[in-house]
Amino acid sequence: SPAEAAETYDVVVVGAGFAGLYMLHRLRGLGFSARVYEQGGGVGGTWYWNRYPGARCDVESMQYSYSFSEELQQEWDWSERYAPQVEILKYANHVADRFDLRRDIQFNTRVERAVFDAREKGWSVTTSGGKTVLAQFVVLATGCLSNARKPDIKGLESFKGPVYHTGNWPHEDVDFTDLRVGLIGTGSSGIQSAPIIAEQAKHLTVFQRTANFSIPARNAALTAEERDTFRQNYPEIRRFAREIARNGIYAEQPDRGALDDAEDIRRSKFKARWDRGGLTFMYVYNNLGLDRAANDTAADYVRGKIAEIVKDPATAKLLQPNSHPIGTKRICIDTDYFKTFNRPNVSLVDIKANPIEEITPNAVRVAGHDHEVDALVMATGFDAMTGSVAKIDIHGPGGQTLNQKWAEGPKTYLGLMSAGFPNLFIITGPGSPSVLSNMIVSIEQHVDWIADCLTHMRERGLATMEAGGDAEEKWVAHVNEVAHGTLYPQANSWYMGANVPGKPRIFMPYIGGVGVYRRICDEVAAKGYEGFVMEAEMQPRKA
Ligand code: NA7
Repeated sequence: SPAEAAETYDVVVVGAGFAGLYMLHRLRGLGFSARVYEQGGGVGGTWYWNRYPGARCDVESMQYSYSFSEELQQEWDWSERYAPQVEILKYANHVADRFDLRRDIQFNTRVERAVFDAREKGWSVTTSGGKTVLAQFVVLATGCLSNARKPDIKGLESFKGPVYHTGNWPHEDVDFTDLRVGLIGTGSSGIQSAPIIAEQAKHLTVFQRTANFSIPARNAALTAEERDTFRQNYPEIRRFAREIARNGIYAEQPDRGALDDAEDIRRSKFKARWDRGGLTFMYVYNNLGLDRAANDTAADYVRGKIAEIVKDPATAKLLQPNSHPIGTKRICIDTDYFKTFNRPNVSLVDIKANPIEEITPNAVRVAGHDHEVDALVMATGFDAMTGSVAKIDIHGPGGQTLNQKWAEGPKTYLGLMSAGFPNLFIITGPGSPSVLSNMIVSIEQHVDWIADCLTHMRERGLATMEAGGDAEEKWVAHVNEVAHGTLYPQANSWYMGANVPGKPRIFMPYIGGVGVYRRICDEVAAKGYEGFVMEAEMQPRKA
């Protein structure tokens, strides 16, 4: 039969970003045969596609890096506190070369379909080239912010100039000199790119639906001394990030709530964090994500800063976020974002009060007024966490597709597997800390857990593994309950699926913290993969 003639692997990995690269490395080390399919022309995943001006990680480079190889972490020199996209991509390429990973990666190839073959107890995987291979296991390393979303705005296709999406930026240089540029979207990507586009363009018009909280990055070159201090302390830094920190980032942990301090002390603490810059602004107190009154103190501080920086009072007012508690939409880290609105060639248009009516061949029409532009930049985000999984047509043994099962929201056990889909793992899937954490810390934890699990199965001659329905129901309820104990569900965020019209509103990531989550996963494994159902080869395979 054709199935018998197909190429066979122990594992097919979908995606060659940071998750897929490390997964391949671990599988090889354990002697599993693996094939990685990657839709891009190179490694790096999100860092391969997000080449927009100003693209940079908001986790510090010394921490947004692999820890699995001591030589790698001692030898790689990060040049800045926050690595720019080019450097992160260079690092991903370095890792691919250093560990000789490319020979098992097939680029420019999408996985289109995966059908569980009950007879083979494995997956029949079809790629965009039309080829089908067999694999006992499939690992989806498809990323959480990888499926760029261009909203359906009336008239967009009639626009005469170029339309770019930050999440799918051209590989050639884009030059905005002498152009009037329209930027739609003020999430992290819009906030990072606006200051740089403004320096180049004749005019930049920013179309803002929701004003966002942003903290200065205070990016700077890293000195050799700073790098050395990190490197000497890596064992403790990495341990802390994995086991203690909620978000997988080594930093001082707050021991008190915002309302436990008098106002002047609170302000001086906020000021110290603002001056230092970065994500740790949100960790000055331990209850900013939990208590609205506490949260308001931090939000007010940032709104005050915006009013100080932005000279035109009407613009400042529009830039001050007031629709959601600070941090409940991913907080942004910027370089000169608010200051950019003091430039004479930058204007801000409120599209909350008056949404975009339509895009004409040369303008964006809002409230009957045509804002003329020569080029458009869509910084409109992603179909986050589930978007890239949903693009693959996955059929379980019962005939149900994963999209059918997830129609009312993703359901997983530990974010790792979904009941009804045996031998299919997801890295940083919905139901795991994922996007609420330093992604590399979460990726390494998932990859190591999966690698141990596959070893366990091989040693015992087990053919299939599947999330149990009860364990999954309980986990989904737990993820939901923990989220609803916080302020996070109050925002229309992509964590909630709220940015995609029609997407079910479910808080997708697990907010219990990476340390807690790791312990749960380890305990499940120690108890013989409690909650999962593993089966031995029941009958000898028929020829
Ligand atoms: P985000 O954070 O999802 O931001 C998208 C922005 O685009 C946000 O301001 C949206 O407004 C806006 N948007 C989306 N759709 C529309 C439509 N139809 N009309 C007007 N404005 C729209 O994506 P990013 O790429 O910036 O960042 C994603 C993550 O990558 C980031 O959190 C970091 O973790 C890295 P809204 O807020 O929905 O009103």
